[in-house]
Amino acid sequence: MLKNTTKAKLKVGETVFGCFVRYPDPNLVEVLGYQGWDFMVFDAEHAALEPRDCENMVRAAELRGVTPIVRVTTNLQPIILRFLDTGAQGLHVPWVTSAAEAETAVRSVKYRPRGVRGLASVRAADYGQEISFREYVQQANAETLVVIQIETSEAVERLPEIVEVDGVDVFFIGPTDLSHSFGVPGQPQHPTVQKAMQRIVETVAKSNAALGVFVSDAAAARWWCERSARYIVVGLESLLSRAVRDFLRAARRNG
Ligand code: 3PY
Ligand code: MG
Repeated sequence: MLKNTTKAKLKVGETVFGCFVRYPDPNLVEVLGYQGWDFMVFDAEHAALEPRDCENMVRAAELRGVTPIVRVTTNLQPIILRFLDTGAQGLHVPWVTSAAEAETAVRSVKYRPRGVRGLASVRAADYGQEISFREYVQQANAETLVVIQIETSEAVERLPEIVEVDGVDVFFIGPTDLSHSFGVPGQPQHPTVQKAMQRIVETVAKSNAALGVFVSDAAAARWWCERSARYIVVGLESLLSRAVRDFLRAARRNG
């Protein structure tokens, strides 16, 4: 089993940077892997990624020393199992709104005694070729990163109990769904959403977990780093569109 370098960096207080990838293409992951990302999140929630796609994307990330993480469609044990069995070293669980749901997510990720993840000779377990199940189960429980998304008003309200759940590494703010949930879709700068985010910052700061957030540019990433976020995820599309527009603008000006 590979060491989870992203989790190790978070443990010693470092800040890590990743991007969401929504396209089922291992070559894209491989190319992006040359650019120095700590991790990538393969997005099965908002894209048509199946476990087989993720498995090949995980292979490509491993090749480039990037931590492969998957965002699953929903908080259900059999679904989480299929995505983790690919060898993904971490999991984003969207739409968690209570401590009970956070507990369900952690139990789906962890093997016994902490959880109920099903055990088999899958890719995550080196197909049973390298290490014993006994060692694998311990390593997987220690290495797999658990990211719980906080993106509803209910979750903000119940966050003091949610952060008490043992085994969560990152509480991750989803600004788009959060703004939607507060009745101002697409307006994360709205004072109501900003107030909710400040509550999240303060509550997560009292826990043992890191604060994570979705951003669309470097300025937002810096802003969040100054507000104690240490797990920063950017959307590939926003990076790409800016780079392409800048290129076309500069090239046409000189043409
Ligand atoms: C959101 O903003 O709702 C997210 O889930 C970000 O990934
Ligand atoms: Mg969301």
